[in-house]
Amino acid sequence: MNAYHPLNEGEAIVIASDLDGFFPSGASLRCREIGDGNLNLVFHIIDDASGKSLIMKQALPYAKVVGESWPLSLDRARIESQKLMLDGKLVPELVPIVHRYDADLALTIMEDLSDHVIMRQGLMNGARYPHFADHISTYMARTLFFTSDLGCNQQEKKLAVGDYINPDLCKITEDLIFDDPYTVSSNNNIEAAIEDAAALLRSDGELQMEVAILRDKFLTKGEALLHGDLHTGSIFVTPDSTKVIDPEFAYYGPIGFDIGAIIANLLLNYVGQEHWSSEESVRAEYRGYLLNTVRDIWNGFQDKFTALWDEHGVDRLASTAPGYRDYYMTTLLRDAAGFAGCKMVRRIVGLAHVADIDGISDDVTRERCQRQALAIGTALIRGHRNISSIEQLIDSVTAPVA
Ligand code: SR1
Ligand code: MG
Repeated sequence: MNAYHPLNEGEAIVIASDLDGFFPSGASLRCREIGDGNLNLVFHIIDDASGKSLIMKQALPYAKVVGESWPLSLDRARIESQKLMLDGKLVPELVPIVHRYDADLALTIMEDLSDHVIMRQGLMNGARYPHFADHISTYMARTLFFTSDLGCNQQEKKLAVGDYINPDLCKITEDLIFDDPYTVSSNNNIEAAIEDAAALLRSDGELQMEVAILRDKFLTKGEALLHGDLHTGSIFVTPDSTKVIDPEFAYYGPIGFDIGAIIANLLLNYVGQEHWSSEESVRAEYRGYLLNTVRDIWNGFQDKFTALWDEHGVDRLASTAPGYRDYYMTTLLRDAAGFAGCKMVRRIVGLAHVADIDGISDDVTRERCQRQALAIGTALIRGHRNISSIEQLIDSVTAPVA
């Protein structure tokens, strides 16, 4: 048994060499710690001779982005590996293969996806992913349907909820997304240029009422097993392939939260295109591509989720009560719109920002983009309970001006 301690690169090589039959025996491995996220160590291990490689992700007992003053449970590594393995059954082509989980070291050894790029970076480079909407809508439809009360044994689901109790990571979301942006908090990270817009978030009671409704759903609506942090930094892509990683925030929550996360991050990139596409015509076209992707994701999700409901639905009344399905899907869309809004706002004024916006070097352009992201985010939050179609959601993106 290996007592928990943060590994160094040499120790990571020793563990990788012991992985039964993965690397040729006696292979001369090299390792680099490449973690650039907020929470974990990530080791990339390569055998140049065979060309084989893998990734080892180790949870740290605190939030790396803040430091040891913010302790975090190592149990999130168990939750992440468990969710990845479940996804491996439901959507095997859309997640990395898990080779091993070591509970003592809070370590997951998995497939190396270095032939893919992180989607956020790909979008900042202006790349297009023609299969992405199909892939991610399949990912969400299957993982969310089969873990919901519509698609699994309802008594087994109650027990499964216990396997994904994730208080520390849920608390991060509850604070960073559903509280800090609307109050004075030392967690917030607000550029001086937009302090006036941030102050409005803190004084707008009607907006806060809508956020409180969404916060309550996040706290109490255990609809399905979520990824919990499905932004474009948690997705590896090529033009043909999509792989969803990093489900350490997984817990049983509202389905719209995962859908809203991906929509929000596409919209943050949409806003940032003022910088990332230098020519007006290229920008307009790329923004059109991003909005079409949002539309295709929702439509694909709705088609696939309802097809699964037809074929595998377990809840008699939910399947037969007239109008219930339309009510359910409209509620999901509304939740997704509201959560998308909250997620846009938090990436502008909260602790953790995104490169789509923060990577804009020109101060004036960055400020304009931050204001536009806040305008779209707050419009989605305010309007979410009245949205009845994906076209309406898209209209509230194109309508507000900063
Ligand atoms: C303290 S962790 C900050 C953020 O990083 C993760 O990716 C989540 O989005 C979290 O809110
Ligand atoms: Mg992550």
